[in-house]
Amino acid sequence: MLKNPMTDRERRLKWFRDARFGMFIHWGLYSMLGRHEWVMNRERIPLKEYEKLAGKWQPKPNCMRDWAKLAKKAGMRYMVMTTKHHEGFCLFNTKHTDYNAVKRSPGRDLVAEYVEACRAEGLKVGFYYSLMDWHHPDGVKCMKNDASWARFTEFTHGVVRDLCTNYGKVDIMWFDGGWPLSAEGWRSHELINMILDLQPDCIINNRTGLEGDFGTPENRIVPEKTRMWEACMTFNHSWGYTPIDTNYKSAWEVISMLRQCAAGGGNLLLNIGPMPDGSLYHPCDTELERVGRWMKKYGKSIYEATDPMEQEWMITGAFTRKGDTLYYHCNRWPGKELAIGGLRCKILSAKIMGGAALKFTQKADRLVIKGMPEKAPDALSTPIELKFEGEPRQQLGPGHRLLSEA
Ligand code: FHN
Repeated sequence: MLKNPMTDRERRLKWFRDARFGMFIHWGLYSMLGRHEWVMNRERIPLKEYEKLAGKWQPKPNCMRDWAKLAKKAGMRYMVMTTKHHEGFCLFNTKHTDYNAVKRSPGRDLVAEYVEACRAEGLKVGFYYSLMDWHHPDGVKCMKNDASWARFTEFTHGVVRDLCTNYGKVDIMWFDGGWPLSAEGWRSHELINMILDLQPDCIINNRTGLEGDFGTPENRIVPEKTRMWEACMTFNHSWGYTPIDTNYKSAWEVISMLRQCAAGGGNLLLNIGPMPDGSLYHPCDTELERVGRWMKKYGKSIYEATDPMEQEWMITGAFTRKGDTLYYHCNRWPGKELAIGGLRCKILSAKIMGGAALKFTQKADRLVIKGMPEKAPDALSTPIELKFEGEPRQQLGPGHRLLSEA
């Protein structure tokens, strides 16, 4: 009898909704080549040549502790790490394949080390698992051959069972790479039932071909109105370590993305692709430290302010909302005065978060906040806390006045 995961989805999602911010880690044999995690596929590297990497990967000890410490410092509350990416190399021990980090290099269970590092920092534990597998002999034949399909789905379910059995509490199963089978082909209902039998509090994303517990927009922030969602984003433009890809996001951009996710009621999963030896690198570490300092001061306006709100684009910033309170995240500081048009509610008070009350005038739908510092208190973004009478909303439209007011 297939369980209906819907029955206790909100119970399982509670911590995730409150978490808001997580660290994604893409790390594998591909990290040694430094040209994206798809390098084996994009450069058509022969399997026998690629497999040699599994004989020489030597990550330094305790590198995951550095990741977890940085994640905690940045205000992240969970991590998701690749346990097996499309290359097929398992970062953990499993009886279903010797192509793994214990039987080959580095002769260590990297997933066990990762789990220990997460827990040492009080972070929730997420496992990324790619269904698609470029190494398994049945990884493609399963499309056309029943015996191959049976072997490959048994392999898949067996390896996921190992992940959900051997590492204590697993908080997220983050599936990916659904090619070349459908949900039916992967036997995804059975897979999810097995996971929930072994890990009754676990949440599962939407990439098994089934709806899952949450949506996963990738490298774009697209709020979903009817269910939980998490936007996963690269720091540059690759998921795996790719030093030739040097266009990294800044702390300013990360905070802007966090504000967008909070305003839409979702999460941000920001990726780092560590170096082959597990080292982190600039500017990921320094930018995340800057984000963390900001989150320490203003995190309430991100973690807690996720009430939906009708709002319009402004060049000086954007809102998050918690009940009758708006946080205007001013990330382009206009100077001593800030004008906001279109607010359809009576303002009661204004202040820079953590600061003194600010004077203001409100005539019709034009609010002007006065007496602000000439320079931004925080150049990354300065949230201005505005309290209103009733439920605040913003409506501007393209005309200078709404038709109803013309
Ligand atoms: O092909 C993968 C890619 O390498 C990366 O893992 C991303 C992360 O969400 N998922 C797939 C592309 O959608």
